[in-house]
Amino acid sequence: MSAMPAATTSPLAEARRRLAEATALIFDIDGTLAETEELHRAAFNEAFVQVGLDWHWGRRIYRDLLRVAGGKERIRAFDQMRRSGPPLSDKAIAELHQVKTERFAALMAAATCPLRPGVHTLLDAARARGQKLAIATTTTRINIDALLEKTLGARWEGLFAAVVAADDVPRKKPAPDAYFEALSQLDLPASACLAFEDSGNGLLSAVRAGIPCIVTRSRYFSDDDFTGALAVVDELTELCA
Ligand code: XBP
Ligand code: MG
Repeated sequence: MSAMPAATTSPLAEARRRLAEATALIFDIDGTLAETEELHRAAFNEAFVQVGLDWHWGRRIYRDLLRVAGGKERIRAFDQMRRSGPPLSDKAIAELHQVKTERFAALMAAATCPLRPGVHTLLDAARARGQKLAIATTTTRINIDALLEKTLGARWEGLFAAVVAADDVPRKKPAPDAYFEALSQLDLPASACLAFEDSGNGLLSAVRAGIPCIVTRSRYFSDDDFTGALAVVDELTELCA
């Protein structure tokens, strides 16, 4: 008698099963909940003009710079690549980044930057199932307010059981710090949670914290290495079907 072939589950089916069973869903912000990076890039460029630097980040260089998580770290990385002039001090970088953060809030207030397809449905379905929601991001806290106040309303924070932003942890992604902090605030083990990311750095951060992770491809990171992801989708609508 010939053996029956083992039943295989597709990554998408497995992702949907985990999505239905997770106790908490933890979301990255930039690229995952919304395509924000063009606004970040514009904010950096406006800040450079405002402080009198003759820097400009086009899309190609920004793609490379995005491998460095965090705006201050990205400014420092670019500064170190330059061949001329003394390096910017930590204070100068902090001041420049403060200007960038103000410009980002102003740009976000004026822009149309919706949540990505499927995000509203996913959040609503999770709440209907009684699942907890959380955020683990390496963006600045004010940037989360700027996006979520516009898209989820002034009381967005009440929807989330934990919100971890850049300056809440010592190390940014791909270190697992943001996810460890989210787990601690949720008081849940990694295995009870499911993470959503758009970048290789974000995926590494979640996986290093032991959290299974679904990747949604975004504009700047679509070619990253997503080995280790539970599933990779183009839009989160694929999970809602
Ligand atoms: C987000 C980032 C952020 C933003 C800029 O990464 O790297 O640095 O690009 O934000 P992730 P700040 O989506 O993996 O969390 O300038 O506020 O740092
Ligand atoms: Mg991201």
